[in-house]
Amino acid sequence: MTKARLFALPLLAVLATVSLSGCKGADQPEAAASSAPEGKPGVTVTGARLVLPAVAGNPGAAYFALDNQGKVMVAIASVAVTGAGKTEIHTGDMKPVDHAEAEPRTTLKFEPGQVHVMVFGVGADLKAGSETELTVIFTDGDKVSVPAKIEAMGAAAMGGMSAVPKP
Ligand SMILES: [Cu+2]
Repeated sequence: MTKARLFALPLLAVLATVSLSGCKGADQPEAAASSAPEGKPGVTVTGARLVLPAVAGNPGAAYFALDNQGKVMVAIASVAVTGAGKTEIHTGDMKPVDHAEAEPRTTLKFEPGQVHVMVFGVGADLKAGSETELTVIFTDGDKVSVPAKIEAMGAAAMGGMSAVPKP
């Protein structure tokens, strides 16, 4: 028993080091680079934003609205964020899902507390107030890229500070 405990602690320390350095080394994946034709008929993506984690190394979240005015259902397979690592589509209760569907003539909204994109490996060069690119990749291989505003977590709470009137 005592021996096992002695070994358990250093192992945890090693694991922590590995995951920290993993984040640092996350370079921009070029998978979303546009070689295939961009866009999807009838589909528009608006209001894209990336909310940075409050603590560096934690996952961030991305939100947008996908309007499907096409005649067929579209399904999002994944979402790529330039400057970040992998992403997952989550339900409002943080369960990863395989894909997210938008029926014809509907708008699918990715929102806080609702379906959202969890963004892992957020790179240090993604700074609040600047922009990055968000690419929605559909199950049929089509993709749509849009600029995404980068926001600090709790930007709404801090909004009061920027509302200080200028003399
Ligand atoms: Cu989540």
